[in-house]
Formats: sequence, structure tokens, C-alpha cells
Amino acid sequence: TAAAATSAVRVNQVGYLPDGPKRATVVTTSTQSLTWQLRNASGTVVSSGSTTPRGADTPSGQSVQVADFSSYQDTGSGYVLTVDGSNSDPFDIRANLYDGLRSDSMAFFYHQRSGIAVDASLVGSAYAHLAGHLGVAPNKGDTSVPCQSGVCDYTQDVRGGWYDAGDHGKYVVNGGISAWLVVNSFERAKRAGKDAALGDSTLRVPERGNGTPDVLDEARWELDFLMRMQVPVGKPYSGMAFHKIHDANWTGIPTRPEQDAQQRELHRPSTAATLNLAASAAQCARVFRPYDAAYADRCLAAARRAWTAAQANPAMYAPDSDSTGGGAYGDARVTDEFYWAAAELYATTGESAYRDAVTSSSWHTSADAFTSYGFGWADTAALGRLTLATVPNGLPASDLARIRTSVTSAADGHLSRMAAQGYAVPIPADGYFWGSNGEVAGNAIVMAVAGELTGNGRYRAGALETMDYLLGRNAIGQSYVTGYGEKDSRNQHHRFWAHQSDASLPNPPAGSLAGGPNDDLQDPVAQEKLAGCAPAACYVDDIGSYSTNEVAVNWNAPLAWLTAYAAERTST
Ligand code: 9MR
Repeated sequence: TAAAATSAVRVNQVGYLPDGPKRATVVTTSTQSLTWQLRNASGTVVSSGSTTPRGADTPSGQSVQVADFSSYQDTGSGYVLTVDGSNSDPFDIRANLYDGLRSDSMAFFYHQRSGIAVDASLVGSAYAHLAGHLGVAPNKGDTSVPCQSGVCDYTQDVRGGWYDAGDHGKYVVNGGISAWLVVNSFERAKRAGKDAALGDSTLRVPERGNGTPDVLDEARWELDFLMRMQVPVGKPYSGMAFHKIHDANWTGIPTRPEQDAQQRELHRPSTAATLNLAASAAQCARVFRPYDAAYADRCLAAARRAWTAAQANPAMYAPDSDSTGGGAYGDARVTDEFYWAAAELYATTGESAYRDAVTSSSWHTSADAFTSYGFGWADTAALGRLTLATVPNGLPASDLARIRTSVTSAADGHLSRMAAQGYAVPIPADGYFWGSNGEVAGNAIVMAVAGELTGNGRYRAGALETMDYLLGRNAIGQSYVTGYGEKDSRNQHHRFWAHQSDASLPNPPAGSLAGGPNDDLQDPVAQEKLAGCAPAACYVDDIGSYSTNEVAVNWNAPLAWLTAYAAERTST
């Protein structure tokens, strides 16, 4: 079906929760307040009011007004908001609004699994494919992968894990934060007593019915891979993690995973990857223990080894230049990774050596752990803070108070940036860079955690209103999530979900999040089609625009986290 024309009245195209905020943004040259009318499916006006003129909105480059119909709390489908003769796309108001997206956004990770057939009985025949990268020709990995020249003189079995994005690379720093977010979504839900929705047999994964929560089964597929990336005992740099494994040269679109004929290569260990492994494996040890103590022990042993190895090799930086055949994920500042890993190891073990590593880190008191640009694969201090703020630990009460205040202050900053913008986006006008949607979703997580810490409803409202942005209330009226909304992204950059370039292949599955607006225009399609764009409008739903329209595990992970949170009923 063709995408609908973009309405001047921008709403969450999926809808709104009955007890949540309900706001829309209207693009208009009028400077006077306008009347808004909410109509139900039979065309009856059920609510009306006046818009608030907001004037020029910098990120979108538009003149806008805001309609607030939060006080309307009845439920139904087919609502339309009308302002000044323009109708919004139709939307629902219902409590189960996010139930479908909760499982679809998490199912993304099963689709991205390497080293296992993606099964038609779980995902439908269009999305099924043979196992990729199990050493079956023409694949040249990942069961026995050699290193780049000069890095090591042995091969390593690094099968499994998730493909990072639209390519077939697997990168420890990005895989680690993504697995952490998936596990953290479960850990957070469990604290709230709402983890049943993420429990066993809630997802379309092969492990359903095994007694372990499906969200943890999914994360384990990646954690097993991350542990395979650890340098074996007895080899140089034992305990470090190889930074990444990917093709020697970029493949074209389309390339099915099982058809990738490129040589695979391990790239040299890095301190950042090693600490990312230490952090995610330490979290694994804590969260998996009630379900599988032996696995928790394995994770903890890997985390301890990684920590020790990183201390012995504290400055092995992954270079920005290493980007042939795969992304660089270069990072020359790893004090934040040291802090995050120490925080996870301390929260899991309570041991004084890890506590000392936390309290002696410059990040322990830094005001910069949270920024308006969010956390990410190169900025991990916030993850350590979220763990120390929420997982019981033995830090002095004054430290804990300061840590928790840092979360709520960051959330207050996001709320005030939202309030100052016509589209209520929790990032600043200069924050639209590669993967901005991941940054947006991450900031909503900080607001959600602030809500947990304080019980203050304004933070939940901020997190929910962020969903509105991702699902259509934005500068271009685009829902960035495939299968959700009237005008949804469906041509994301991907080597298998490449329908736009090969009609025999599928579009991305429902629940896939596009990277989002990026005003640096870092691919040829963006350069051709988006010249002169306002920051929040620098997006094109074209398979060639990898810098605005790729999918990636580190963007779908915060979406899945946030959706699971939004799907929770506030009354039980
Ligand atoms: O998300 C990454 C972004 O922060 C970087 O600016 C960009 C360029 O290095 O790379 C992005 O990650 C890509 C990775 O390099 C390769 N796999 C696809 C990732 C998403 O586009």
C-alpha cells in the first residue's frame, strides 16, 4: 500500500493511552490560536479546545501550534483530530495500544540472529532464511575466523549473536550495550512486578516454553556470542575481547546472510570492547541467576576476566579508520566504559575492589554522565548510573542520593527541552546525528527511570510523549517504526529485508526502527534528496540512505525497552 499524504496535523499515528498525555502538533502559518476538534469513528465531535501557538520551531524549521486533548480519556479507534480544516491521520485511544509493538520490537532481535535458521513457523515464510555464517559455503565464517594480519595466529569460533544492523558485522561495543538494554528492560520490569509480560512464551523465539523468560533467552543468544569474542586463556591479551568480526569488504544490497561469500575477519582486541563485555556479562550474572545459576556463573567468570584484562591493557583504542567491510566503532575515551563495568560488577558482587573502582572514577561525581544527546555505544557512563540508581548496593546513602538526583536532573532537562519544542523531542536542535531515534528513545528511558525513582507522573508522561514523536508526531509526519502508523518507514537499509531493491525479498518486519533524521547527510542518497533540510526533516525512507534509514540493534533495543514500559498498565 502507498503511504498516505502527510497531514498538517501531526499525531501519534498508532494512538494514545487513555491515561497518558495526548498532544498533537499543527503546522500552520497562523499566529492566532485555532480550534481543535476530536471526532470519533462515527464523526461525532467528542471533545474540542484551542491550540497554543508556538511560533518558529528550530529543529523542524516550521511554524507550529500544539493541541492538547489529554483530558479526553474514553477509548475507541478511528479518532481524527481536525484543526483549521486539516484532518490528522486516524488513531486509537486504548490501554492495549502497545501490546503488539512490545513483542514486534523485541522480535527484531530474533530476526537479526546469526548462526541459526530464522524459522518460518515463528516469523512467517517471507522472513525465514537459512542459518547465516556457520561455515557453510559460500559463507566463510563464523565457526573458524582468522584474525586480520598481524593480530593473532589462530582462529576463533565466534558463531551466533545478532547481526548489528543492515550489514552482517558483529561488533562487541554495540552488541554489548544492546544486550544490556534488553536485559535491563527485564530487570526494570521485574522491579515493577510486571515482568510476566516479558516472561516465558511471550515472544516468537525457538526457546519459548523452556522455563526462562523469553527476553532473557533472546539476550543470551547475544551474550553467548560476546563471550566467544573473548581471547582464550594462554593467548596474547588473554581475557580481552576482539573489537569486532565482519566481512573483509562491504557486500552489496541485497545479500542474504547465508549467501555472503566475503572472507570474515577478527579485528584486534580493544579496551572498550573488553569493558563492554565485562559490563554486560556482569549484568547477566545478576539477572540470570534465578533462572540458570550455572550460566550466571559463566557470565561472572567472563566478566571478571575481562575486567582484569582491561586493567592490564587500559589504552587499546579501536581506531576510527578501521571501516572497510564493517563499521569502525572507534572510541579513544574509555573511562566511561571502566565506570560502567565497575558499576555492573559492584552491583552484582558487592566486592570492595569494584566499589573502589566506581568511587575512584571521575564519572562517580561527574555532572556529564547524562547529556542531552543521550547514551550510546561510545558513551556508557549513563548505563552505570542507571544500574547504581536502581539495583540495591552498598554505596553510602549520600552517594546514592547524588546518583539518583543525577537521573532525575537529566530527566528534568529532557522534559524542559520537550516543553520548549513544538514537537516535544527530548533532544536539542543540534542532536540530529546518525541514529537520532536511538538517542531519543534512550532519553525516554532516563525519564522512565526517573519516574520509577520518584513516583512523579510527569516523567512517565515525558516517556510516553516521546513515543508520539517516534510514531508520527514529528517534522515530516513519519512513523519511524515499520508496520505502525499510516505513513511508516518500510525501506530501511538492510541486506535481506531489501524489497525496495529486489521485489522477491521482504520489507523489514513490523517493529523495525529507522535510525532517523541525521543532518550530517552521510550517504549519497541523503546528499541527493535532503540538501538544505531542517535537522528534524533530514530523513528519507530509501534503502540507500544508510545514514538516516538503517536499522540497528542499538536503536531497536531502547525502542523495545520503552515499548515494554509503555505497554504496562498503571493499575493492575
Ligand atoms: O551507529 C553508528 C554511528 O554512531 C556512526 O556515526 C556510524 C559511522 O561510523 O556508524 C553507525 O553504525 C553503523 C556501523 O558502523 C555498521 N553497521 C551499521 C551501523 C548503523 O548504521
